[in-house]
Amino acid sequence: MQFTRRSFIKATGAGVFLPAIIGRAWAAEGGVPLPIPEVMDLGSGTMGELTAQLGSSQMLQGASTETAGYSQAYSGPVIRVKRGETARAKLGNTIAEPISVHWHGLHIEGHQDGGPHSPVNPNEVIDAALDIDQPAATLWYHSHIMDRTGAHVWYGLAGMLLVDDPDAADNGLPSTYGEDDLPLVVQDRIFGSNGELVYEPRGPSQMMGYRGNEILVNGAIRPEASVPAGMVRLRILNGSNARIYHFGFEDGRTFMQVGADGGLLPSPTPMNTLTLSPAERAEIIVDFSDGAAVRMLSGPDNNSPMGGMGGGMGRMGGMMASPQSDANGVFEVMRFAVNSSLTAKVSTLASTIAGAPVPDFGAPVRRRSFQLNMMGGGGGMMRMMGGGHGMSINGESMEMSVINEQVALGETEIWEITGEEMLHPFHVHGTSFQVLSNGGRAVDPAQTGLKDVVLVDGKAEILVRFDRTADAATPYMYHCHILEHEDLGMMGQFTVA
Ligand SMILES: [Cu+2]
Repeated sequence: MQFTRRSFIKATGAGVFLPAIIGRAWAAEGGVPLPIPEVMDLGSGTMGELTAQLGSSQMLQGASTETAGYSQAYSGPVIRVKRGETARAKLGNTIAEPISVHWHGLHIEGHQDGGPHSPVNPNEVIDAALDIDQPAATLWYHSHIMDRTGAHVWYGLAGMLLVDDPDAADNGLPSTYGEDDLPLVVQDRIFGSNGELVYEPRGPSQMMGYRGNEILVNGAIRPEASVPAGMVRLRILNGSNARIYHFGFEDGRTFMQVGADGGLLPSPTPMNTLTLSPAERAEIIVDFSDGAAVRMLSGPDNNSPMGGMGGGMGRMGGMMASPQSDANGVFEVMRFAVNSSLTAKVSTLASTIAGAPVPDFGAPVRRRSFQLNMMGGGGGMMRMMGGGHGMSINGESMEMSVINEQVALGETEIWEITGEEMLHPFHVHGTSFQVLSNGGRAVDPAQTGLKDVVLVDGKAEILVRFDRTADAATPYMYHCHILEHEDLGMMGQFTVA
């Protein structure tokens, strides 16, 4: 397949280049205070209410932006649930199309999971009951409707979900919400000439995954957090459709990773760059005791198919919308300012983390293979260009009526996932897993922790077991979390019984 640059632009229209350029016209200024989402605590039998709605958000100066959210204009509350309880919420929808609430990372049964088979139709209200039994963790929730997940999340149907474990040992980590324990939902977006969100994936921007040129944290463009002069816990969710971040601080400071997708790590891991692909989470501890203001930055996302497309530009990556950056592609995510009137509650970090989960997967009894295909069977690329489901797993594009795999309850397996062309963040519903190897290298589970997304670098092996059931009416999903890939069919369904 050969493209000239001319035919490429013609074929993709405004979907790739123009919105990025128009977005620049806003020259959106960062530095507004970091929004701290309200907490919806579903502990102790509290009935929550989560209604998908359209709204108007002030993201840009001088323009309002039509957005979507759960019980708010954009995004949703931070939901807290407790281990050992059943969390309950009424799920509503005032939007003119079906949405869902998928509880990403919760170990709950298929009928509770909120996937494509569990829509909330317009003007419908359904009761959600979630049986919570897993380690404390930073999770999230988002709409997960067949063909529409990318658009729904882009416009705002996503929020953070925290599992608390009242029986876990005191971990000593900062835990005062909104003060030294901050949720950070990081998303990239494109704004059009009237301030509207632009989501037009097609052609290469669909194949590579749709990226934006403005960085939002909790719905605000490059905001500033006010933090105490001590240890601060950042719960970071990459809520972007496709962008991979390489987070760090402008002074190169070391920080400690203390949590991954599925819970806390056994001991803090020092680092100065944290890579998070779409849907991955990490909890990090940053020491602000020196009182210095500092910016959080990210390195460039070069995840794109290699090869001759785009002529002189070499890689297709040059075609992606990207934030204003320095010569190395490094761009600002947000800023931190130390406020001496805030009390620093935690000033030291233990060398081991009490209460961290101790996984026990047992010995695997079988191996299962998943081949992520950028092309489906039978002229996939052409089908994709025509708007069909051009991507697939094991040669099969996602079909709502097809159960692709049947998994036995409580049996440990090794899943071998092979990707092509790009790195693919592979997500599995209903459980957490351990990564055994990735890119041909063994992985230390003590450093990566419990996961529900693995960024597949060529080939990855994961150790996985399901302790909840999913029937054929409401099966679990496995899929690429580049949402355009998911919507193009890089997804499959499985039962657990
Ligand atoms: Cu993918």
